[in-house]
Amino acid sequence: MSFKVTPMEDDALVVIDVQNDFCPGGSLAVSKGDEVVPLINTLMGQFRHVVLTQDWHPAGHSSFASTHKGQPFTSIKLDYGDQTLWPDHCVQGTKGAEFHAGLKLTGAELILRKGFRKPIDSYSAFYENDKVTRTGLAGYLRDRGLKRLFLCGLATDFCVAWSALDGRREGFQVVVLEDASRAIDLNGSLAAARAEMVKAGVALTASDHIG
Ligand code: VGL
Ligand code: ZN
Repeated sequence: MSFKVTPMEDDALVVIDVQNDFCPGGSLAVSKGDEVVPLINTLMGQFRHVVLTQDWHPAGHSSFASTHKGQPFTSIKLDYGDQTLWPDHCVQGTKGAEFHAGLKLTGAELILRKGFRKPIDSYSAFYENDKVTRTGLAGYLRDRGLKRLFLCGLATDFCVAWSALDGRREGFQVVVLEDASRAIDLNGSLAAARAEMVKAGVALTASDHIG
């Protein structure tokens, strides 16, 4: 996109998981994760509608390596398929689960929590990792007449990408603002996620195209 996009009434900014545990010093720190905060604050001022997601796991969650006495960043099979094991992160009610303190939340219209069921992870803002259980976000956005979604946040190759792909699956136009996102990049996951997003019709662009 070489032209400027001015956010309209049916556009929404969807900010994914900008929480302490995904920022430097957190238990699942994404490299330079905190760098997205000023960019996202600017974006939040440019959009008429802002939705935030919050990764929100109970202690002993099935995505935690500690639950299975396994190694973080390895993969196991759960009922619904392969699941990467993570360090304990974004545990409900903890400091790590809070949004980054610099994030200006005032204008947000919805904060959607996900990953709160112990037996099932939820990367996507739309579906849990079984790809069947809905979070309710698609219905909310459709009810409000929101049609085009601009995604940013943490992490590009997991929760942002899975949300972007499911957003397409649900019939939304989807744009990912890459400079306002940061990746975990586990075994080439960033390149794979970018290729999948492009194939699914997700536009990858930068936040300076909004204005
Ligand atoms: C995320 C791994 C585990 C993310 C959440 O927000 O991308 N990644 N939980
Ligand atoms: Zn998580």
